[in-house]
Amino acid sequence: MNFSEKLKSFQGLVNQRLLSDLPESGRRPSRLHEAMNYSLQAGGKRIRPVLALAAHEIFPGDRDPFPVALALEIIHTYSLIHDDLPAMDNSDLRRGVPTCHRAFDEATAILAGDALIPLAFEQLVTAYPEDPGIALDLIHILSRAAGSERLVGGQMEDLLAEGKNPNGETLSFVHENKTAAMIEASLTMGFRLGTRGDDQSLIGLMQKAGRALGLAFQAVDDLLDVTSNAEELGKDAGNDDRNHKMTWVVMLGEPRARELAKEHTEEAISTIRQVGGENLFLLQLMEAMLDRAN
Ligand code: GRG
Repeated sequence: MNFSEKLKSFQGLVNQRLLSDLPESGRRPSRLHEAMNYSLQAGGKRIRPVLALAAHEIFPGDRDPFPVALALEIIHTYSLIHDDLPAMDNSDLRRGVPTCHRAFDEATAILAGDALIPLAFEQLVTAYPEDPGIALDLIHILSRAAGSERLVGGQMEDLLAEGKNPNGETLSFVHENKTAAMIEASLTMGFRLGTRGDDQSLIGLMQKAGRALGLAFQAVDDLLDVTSNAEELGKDAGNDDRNHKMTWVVMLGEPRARELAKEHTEEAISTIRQVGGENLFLLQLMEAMLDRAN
């Protein structure tokens, strides 16, 4: 399989498991489960689960990596549903379809996001009954990444920075936490499941690569927001300008933001090379993320 066939295969497997392993829309209360499944199955690139699968295959073991992949995508999807709400980015379009609160209503979207959080942790609690130590480690990594000092904290400072003068220190905090925390968790959790997953120096390298990759991902996201359109992105373009967001593009201009994306990607790649193992797909994925069109 070449790179793009393998990427499609991983994305397809994640989509299948999202359908087969999670509560069906018909479960009571059906409106809530419909809203959860609406956002989960609307599409999306499945970058975080695929990163976890790629990190797992560096030194693969016998453990099923899909519960980790699903847990990451579920937390990510909740964060998108809440980010799109009128009180936050107030977006109409996500993953090429109306946002959850537009397709349902605001209260249902809030509850759908809320219910996705425990659902993510449930995947991890039930997946590795023979190895509770692994489940505990994974829950710890994900709860830290999604918590008040990382994903939610980054979102808080992002909102507080709206309309303020550009400030590199704030911007770094926002990107390291709002975006890079979940990408770092994807690499670390996938790697943790494999045979070298308890090697702390290798885990440290996975964290370092995840941080750099997350910063690159955000720089590309900011560039696409000004250079692309809603049809291509599947979400509103020009959102950052409309919400007076502080971004690297606003602060440093497009050419420097592009250079930053490249520099961070190079750091991520050289760090993964130090880890060794079966890292070819992950390295190719990191390059493809720099050139993505949505
Ligand atoms: C509400 C706690 C809370 C957090 C929201 C996800 C998020 C944090 C904000 C969305 C806006 C944004 C620019 C976030 C940075 C991360 C990012 C680029 C998310 C979009 O991820 P993709 O491109 O989306 O992987 P798909 O739809 O492909 O999964």
